[in-house]
Parts: sequence; structure tokens; C-alpha cells
Amino acid sequence: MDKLLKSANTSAEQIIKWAEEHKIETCFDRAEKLKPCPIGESGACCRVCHMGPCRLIGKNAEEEAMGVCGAHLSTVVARNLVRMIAAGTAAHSDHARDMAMTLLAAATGEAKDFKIKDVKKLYRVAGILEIEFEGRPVNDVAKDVALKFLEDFGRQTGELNYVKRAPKKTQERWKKWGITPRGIDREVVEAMHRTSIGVDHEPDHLLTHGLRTALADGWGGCMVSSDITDILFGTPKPIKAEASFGIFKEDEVNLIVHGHEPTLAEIIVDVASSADLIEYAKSKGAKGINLGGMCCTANEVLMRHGIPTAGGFTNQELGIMTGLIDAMTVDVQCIMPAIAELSKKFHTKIITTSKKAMIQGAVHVEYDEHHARETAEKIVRMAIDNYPNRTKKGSHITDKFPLIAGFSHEYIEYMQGGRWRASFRPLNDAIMAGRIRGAVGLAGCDNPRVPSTGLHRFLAMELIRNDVIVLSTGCGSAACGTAGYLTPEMALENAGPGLREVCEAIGIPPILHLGACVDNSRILTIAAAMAAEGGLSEEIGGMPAVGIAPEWMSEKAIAIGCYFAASGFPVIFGGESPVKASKEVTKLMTETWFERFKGALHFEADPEKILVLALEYIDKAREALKLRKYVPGQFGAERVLMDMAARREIEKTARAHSGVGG
Ligand code: BF8
Repeated sequence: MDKLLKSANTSAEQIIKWAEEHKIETCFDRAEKLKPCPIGESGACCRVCHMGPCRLIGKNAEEEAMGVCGAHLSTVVARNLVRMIAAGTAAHSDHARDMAMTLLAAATGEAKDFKIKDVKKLYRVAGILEIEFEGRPVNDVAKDVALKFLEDFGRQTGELNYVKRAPKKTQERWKKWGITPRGIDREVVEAMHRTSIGVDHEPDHLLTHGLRTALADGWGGCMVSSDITDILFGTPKPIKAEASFGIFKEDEVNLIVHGHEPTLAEIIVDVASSADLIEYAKSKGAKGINLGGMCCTANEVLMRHGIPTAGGFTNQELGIMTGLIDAMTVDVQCIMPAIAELSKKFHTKIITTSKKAMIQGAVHVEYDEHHARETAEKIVRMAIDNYPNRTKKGSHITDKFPLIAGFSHEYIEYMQGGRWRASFRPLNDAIMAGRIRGAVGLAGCDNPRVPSTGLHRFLAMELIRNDVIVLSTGCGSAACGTAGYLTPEMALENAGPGLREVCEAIGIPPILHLGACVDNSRILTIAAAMAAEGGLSEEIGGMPAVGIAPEWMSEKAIAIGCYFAASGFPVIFGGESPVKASKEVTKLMTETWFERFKGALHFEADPEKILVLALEYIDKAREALKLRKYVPGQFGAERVLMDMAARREIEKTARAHSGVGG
């Protein structure tokens, strides 16, 4: 990886150069000019009251420094981290709440533009929630599911509905250490209360509640959001699409959906293909309407409709600088306010759509689920009307890469045994045999403070070379997609021989795109299913699996990292540690969390060290589980393990002999 580059994506780098030549500032320039405050960066700045901000610095700060109130450094550092967890949890979970409200409005007929698309998933979820569904009208079941999910936000005591989806042993650990989440809102509010001036000062006690809050995010907010999105819009299955700036079309209206919420974007997908609007686009001189996405809204519509993605977080300004985007809708989260000002240098219209989020200089077209189609049509027309204003200005890029996305929990289960015997047995067997060394969830943001997307690319490639299967989400997926890493051919060329054998047998890429950031919850349920399948760990902790977010920047990433750690995954984040100032807090998050939950959260800036640490965790887990020792290059000659046609034949014969139909 060339550390001098601002982005590892060649097209992005080209646009950055163009911007420099034209004296247009981007996040890359701002990152260079604005160095992080070293006190805040390490977690040592306390600003929870106005006697400060207190900067707890000095040679013996850990032992000696204290704020005006007497708060020690470890308290301040722990408090700051817990506040990040609370903010991240609030973001995912507020998104989930809106999804639940939309499901309710769809079920009661109030949001007429939304219907239950995936009844099978609705029934699956109803089954988990112990809601009767057989013989009942679909909308009645959907209403009960929505109401049951909404209980999770306001519950004061007891536990979240989905706690029971975790393996029993994992649940027992949570009970033992007092981190079973009660209600989502309650945990977030309590986190804010405990971290306000003069309340909870014991670092371990604070962090323990941080983990409970994070679990409310993972097994609450994120999981609820993924499930409702599947129910309303369909559970993803593999689908082809394209990635990078070449997805913009010179001769069509380019409309980009950016942000996180899938509801309005879903309706835009539908509206943009309507004959009358395509005719309208033609009347303005365009050949058609080209819809694309950015960040996690992109992942949502890519997974379900094959809508192409222009990439992740650091691509948003660069996309505008192609001069080809006629309109960009933004909802919530990870929207750089800089795009509004930047868009004025081009012809792009930035349209804010959420009741919760406005940007000065943008046009606001407010969305609400009761008038979704109307809003979507208005937006598509605005994009079309803006097409004639396009100038020749901009850095036009043509390269794009094919990709395959859409690996939901349900599909991964299906691909390992067909409809009759969907299971996780083959995957567990492949790990037990050492064909697959382990698994890594490669998630999180891309970041202008490193060669953007470069750490994702490096780790994705090195992990698959080491026979580690990669499950990617969020901007990690965008980074892999814009590098051309999300195709099965990648397995042939780059994966280690054991992993390659498995990928070839099933016809999957070695890097599986699981969706948006909220879809990290799919990794939790997959790990739970693998534990239930047997042969590996009986709980999530102890699996040869690791979470990595090498370029993280968002508080949401911290919430995710912590719910992974509390669930039993060792997690490694890149960049400087936000708890670096306190050795005590660092030790709690690595050693103590590992003893209690078999999970941990490390911060390591060097990507090569991240790789080594991840492989060490995987190999140690294999050893503890007494699995066959992983030997590089051991497999490759044999081709039998996951020949699914052969498996089905064997099962068919077995069924015939036992007289079982199917
Ligand atoms: O939720 S990976 S930059 S877009 S926070 Fe944001 Fe980070 Fe991207 Fe999606 Ni997740």
C-alpha cells in the first residue's frame, strides 16, 4: 500500500488530483490541515461539565491527573468511550425505530406505498417472537411483529426480545456480568446519565454498562432494522451489480441515494423505472434515469435490486466532482455537510429528506412514510429538471467493477444444503478440517486519514490468501466492491487453496457482501447458528472468528465493535486508540473483556499488525477448540468437501432408504 496516496482507489485518487488542480477542497485536504487534537484523540479530554473542559495530561497522568471535580483519567477515558457507544447505539436504533413505525403503518394500511414483500421472513421472525402466524392475515401478523419490536425501545425491565437468539452460553455470560440489555432507549439514557458530571466514576462499572448499551444496539437496533427491512423489501440473495464512479452515465439523469435509511430509496427505485418519468427524462434530452447509491443506503438497494454503488464515505464529495450527479438525496448519518457547499460549484442538487436532518444550502424535501410515492416522484422530477443544467465541468471517470452482493444469513444457510437441508454444517466442517482457517467480519468506514479504502483492500486480500473467509458490511463492502474484490473469480486468483476449494464448490466469492452497517447483526446470527450447528464453540466466544474495522471513524463503529466484543468476538480497530490515555481502560477492554466474554476491543494503527493479531486470535481459538491444525497449502488437490450436487445425491439416497419424502 502506497502510504503517500490519499486514496487506494485509483479513480478516487484521479478525482482528488483534479480537485487539487482546480483548488477545490475535500475531506482529504481538511484531514491534512486539521490534525486531530492529541488530548481528545486519546480520550483524555473531559467536557461533561462547564468547569472544564479539563485536559488530563502530564507524565504521570494516569496516577496523578484529575479534573476540577476530581475525576481520574481512567474515569474520563471510560466515560468518553461509553458516550460514543451511546451515540452509535442511538443512531442505529433510531433508524430501527423508524423501520418498525413503517412496518406498523404498512400493516395497518396507513402507509399505502409499502407492502409486506417477504412473508416467509415475516413468519420466521414471528416464530422467533412467539407470535402466532398460521392461518392469520399477513397484515395482522405484521402489526403484531411491529408492536412487539416497538416494545424493545421502551421496555424498562426484563430483556430484549432477541436476546434469546444468542447461544445459551453467551446469554449466561451476559447474565453473569450483568450486561443483558433491557430496553434500547433505557440503556442509551442510562449511559448518558451515568456519564454526566458526578455519577458513575468506576471505569469497569462504566464500561460494563457500555457493553450492555452496545448489546442493545447489536441484538436490538441493528437486528430489528435488518429484519424489518427484509420483511418489507425482501431478504437479499446474490445479485449482480457494479461499483465505482464509472456507474454514472453521461447521457442519463444520474440520481444518487446516500445515507442509511432504505424506505424512501426503495420507492425511488420503483418510481425511477416508471414509463412516464423515463419519458419525462427523455423530454429533457436524457436517454433515461440512472439510479445509483452511496454509503449504506447504497448497500440496501444494491443488495435487493442490484442498484450500483459509487462507493463509501470518502467518495461522497468526489462523486459530486465528476460533474455528473444531477441530484443526490441524503437522509441520515455519514453525510458530510461539505457536500452542500461543494455542490454549488457544480450543478448537483443536494436534497435532504429526513425530518431529523437538514443541511444549510441544501434543498429540503421532507419524507414521511404516508406519502412516500409522492415524495419520491418529486425528487426524481427534480433530478430530471436539473439534467439540462449539467455543464462539462468535472473529472469524468469511466472505470467500474462488477460485483456480487446479497449474502443474507438465510442465503448463506440455503447455499450450504439447498431448500431441503439448509444448514451451517458444511461451513463448520470446512473450518474444523482447516480448509477454512477462520472468519473475519471486515466492517466499518473508510477514512481520509489513511490511504482511504487501502486498509480494507490490504486486509481483505491478505485474509483470503490465508484461507480466512471474509464477511464484509458497510463501507468495508464498498471498499472491496470498488476494488473489484467481490466476484467469485477473486477466489480463483487470490484465495488460499482451502478457501478456494470451498468457494469454487459453492460458487461464492471469498469475500461475502452482507449488506449495510446495521447488517453486522447478520454476522451475529450466523455465528449463533454456527454455534448451534456443533463442532466448533458452543457459544459465539471461542469461535475462530475476529471483527476488524481498520478505517473506522464513526461512533456507530464503536457501538458495533463493542457489541461484537460483548458477544464473544475479538475485535481490532485501526487508527489511534480513543482510550490510549488510560492503560487501565485499555486493559479492561482487552484482557478483562476477553476473560469475561471471550471478546475484546483492540486499537492498532498498523495494518500488518492487525493481520498478525487477527490470525493469532484465529489460530489460538482453533487450538483451544482442538480443531485440526491449520497448515497453509494443505488443501487444493482434493475437491470433495462442498460438492453440493454430490451431497444432495447422498441425501436423496438416504431419504429414499428411510422412506422420508422431501
Ligand atoms: O453505517 S461504514 S462511514 S456509511 S458508519 Fe458511515 Fe462508517 Fe460507512 Fe454506513 Ni457504517
